[in-house]
Amino acid sequence: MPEIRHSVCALDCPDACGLVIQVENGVGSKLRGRADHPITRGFLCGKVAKYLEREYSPDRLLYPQRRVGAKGEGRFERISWDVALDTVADKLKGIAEEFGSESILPYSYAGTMGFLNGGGMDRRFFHRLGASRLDRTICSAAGMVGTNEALGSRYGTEPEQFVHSKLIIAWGANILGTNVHLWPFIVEARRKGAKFYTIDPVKTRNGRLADKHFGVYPGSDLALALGLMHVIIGENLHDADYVERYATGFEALRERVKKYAPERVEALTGIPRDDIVALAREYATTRPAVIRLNYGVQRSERGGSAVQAISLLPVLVGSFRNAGGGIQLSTSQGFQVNRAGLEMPELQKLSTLGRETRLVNMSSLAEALNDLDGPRVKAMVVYNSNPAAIAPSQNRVRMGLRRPDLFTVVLEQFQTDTADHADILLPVTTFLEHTDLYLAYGHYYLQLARPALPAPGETKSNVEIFRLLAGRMGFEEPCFLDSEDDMIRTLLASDHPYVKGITLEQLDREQFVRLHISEPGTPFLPFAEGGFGTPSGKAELGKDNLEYTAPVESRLGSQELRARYPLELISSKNDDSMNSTFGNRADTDRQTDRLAMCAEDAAARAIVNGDRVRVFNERGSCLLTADVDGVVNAGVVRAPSVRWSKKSANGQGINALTAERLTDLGGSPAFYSCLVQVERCGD
Ligand SMILES: Nc1nc2c(c(=O)[nH]1)N[C@H]1C(S)=C(S)[C@@H](COP(=O)(O)OP(=O)(O)OC[C@H]3O[C@@H](n4cnc5c(=O)[nH]c(N)nc54)[C@H](O)[C@@H]3O)O[C@H]1N2
Ligand SMILES: Nc1nc2c(c(=O)[nH]1)N[C@H]1C(S)=C(S)[C@@H](COP(=O)(O)OP(=O)(O)OC[C@H]3O[C@@H](n4cnc5c(=O)[nH]c(N)nc54)[C@H](O)[C@@H]3O)O[C@H]1N2
Ligand code: SF4
Ligand SMILES: [Mo]
Repeated sequence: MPEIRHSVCALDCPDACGLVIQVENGVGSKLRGRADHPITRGFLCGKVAKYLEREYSPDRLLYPQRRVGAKGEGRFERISWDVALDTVADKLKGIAEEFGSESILPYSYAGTMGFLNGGGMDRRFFHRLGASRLDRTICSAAGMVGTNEALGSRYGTEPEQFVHSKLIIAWGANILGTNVHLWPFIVEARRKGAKFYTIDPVKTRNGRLADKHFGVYPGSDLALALGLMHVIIGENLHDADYVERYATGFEALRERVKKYAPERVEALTGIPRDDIVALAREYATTRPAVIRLNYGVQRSERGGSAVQAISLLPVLVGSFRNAGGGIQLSTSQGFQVNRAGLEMPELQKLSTLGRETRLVNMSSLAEALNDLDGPRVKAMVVYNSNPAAIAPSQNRVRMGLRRPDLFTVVLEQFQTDTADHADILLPVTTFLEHTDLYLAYGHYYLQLARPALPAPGETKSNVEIFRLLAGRMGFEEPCFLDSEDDMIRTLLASDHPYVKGITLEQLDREQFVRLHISEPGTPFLPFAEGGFGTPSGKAELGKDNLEYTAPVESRLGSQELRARYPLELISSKNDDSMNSTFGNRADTDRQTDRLAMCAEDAAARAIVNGDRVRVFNERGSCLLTADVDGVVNAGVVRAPSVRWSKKSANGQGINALTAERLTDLGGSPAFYSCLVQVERCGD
């Protein structure tokens, strides 16, 4: 008889689905979405519906290995765990002694969103060691800082509330591709008469299904937001009562937006002035109206301030008052667990340095590996991430990874581009094989998963590997012996009302538990009566950084650069991938081997649909297949990302083109401010 077990999808996705897995004789035979999970609602995205293919792939890494070829070549030999762990511990000890412990750099992101395997025992380990700390900015830092500047808190509108909306704006949000479990709520709202608009330089499937699509110039959203405010304030359509009670800086904003008349904003954004006026009026007068802002907007040079301005729109029109209003960028701040107890930053005091260690920005990995001194990075431990594919300025990242004097450890499930650069490669479990606790960034359910399947070969979880390494290093503090359950209990030991009272026993019984954000059955309206997290407790309308200048790498930016590289490249998410996680799949690889361009730009280069093209700038070049399909306007090209670099003909992935320049706020990569040229490949 097949047995039914429960799990949680750990991928870096807002939806954090509850899973049901059918297991026969220890082997998973079917994976489905939980029907009783209020957001998952019984279905999965395409990429995870076939996750068992990954689970049982013959390409899974099953044993510890040591590199025998050149760095990047990918030749390894099997070794035992004892040899692997001793080698890593000896090398780290030696490097710390000779160059200082800060010459060791952990590098991780969200390969798993589990608290324990994402940032638990590893954090304790590196704190105790006195390693450099990693500033984890690669994805969302610009948007987080932008939201904080505006509102001081980041409690996004619950997905369940979208059914009450009358106007839903997907702003830089590819909902059907990257957040598909929000879609049924939007469908229901539309059935009840709501309008659905998209603001995106790319006409994704959402754009094609929208009532209106606004094909904005890349990186110009701040100008658009200020233009909408110009109309809203100019026509007195703002909620004066809400603004008066719960915001500061209105007069400064009123002055500022005078400069953003629709004619000027049309020139800056490419959106016709009449559309700007109509959108502003409709947004201000339709109640409730909600904005689904996703992270696409903030991956540009002015992306942080753009998010800041967009977050102020619901303040201006008072839409935080009602269920189905407001804005959702992320819900993750609701998960007010005891992270400090999990990560134990105080362990840094026990390291040989005895102080807080330096912070290295993960988005500047190219610089960290090649240029950083005091001390130079001599060892890197990579887990939950594939920087050789996903970090900007890939050719410089790769140059760093190939330094003969750099000792690199990689914890991986598959032989990624980064794994190819490891000195020691350690095989890890998948989320179906280990215990973890999960937050979400697109809903408010805290979830627990126990192992549903046995760990294959000699794979171990990140938690176990760092626990073992701590032992090898001689770290004797009892926290290094904590079990997974100990760590979960620590996380739940929070006095915050959203979490207080939720227990491990309850999670074991129920698997998903709604945070205590509001009375059961009532909507969570954190800002209905102000209550913002800024020092003043009010939303900040008057900040001076809300002034638009075009990104250097954009059509209105450096004309000198644009003369050589006239096209704006957007390397946004592929619908059927998870960043580079499924880069080993042949179908995913085909999908990410594409470059969308418009007929006019293609014709000017004698390119027809299906031609092989070379996309290039001074940082690198990438070979792709042209899709002349009308999803982008003139001047924009789009590559669904992120492909494994080693799968492309010249070994360079899309991030060979992206810049090291950081966003205006938060220090994230400006992935989508990227000028390129495209040419047809010779026959
Ligand atoms: N299928 C799939 N799902 C995923 C992922 C994946 O790789 N594939 N990745 C996961 C991760 S890590 C994240 S962070 C989330 C991100 O989810 P999203 O933020 O939705 O993903 P992006 O593709 O970065 O950007 C969303 C949209 O923003 C648009 N965009 C780009 N530049 C601009 C701009 O300047 N202005 C405006 N208005 N729009 C712009 C893009 O064209 C894209 O359609 O998705 C998660 N889910
Ligand atoms: N050009 C361009 N570049 C981008 C983006 C883009 O849109 N365009 N998106 C950016 C964004 S938003 C993000 S978040 C980053 C994502 O960058 P990464 O966080 O590096 O994400 P992935 O490429 O999904 O790689 C995660 C890796 O973790 C591994 N993994 C999964 N579970 C575990 C585990 O339990 N333990 C260990 N040790 N490993 C595990 C997977 O096998 C996978 O290889 O990429 C960024 N890079
Ligand atoms: S990737 Fe997202 S949509 Fe797909 S199963 Fe995981 S959480 Fe759900
Ligand atoms: Mo991300």
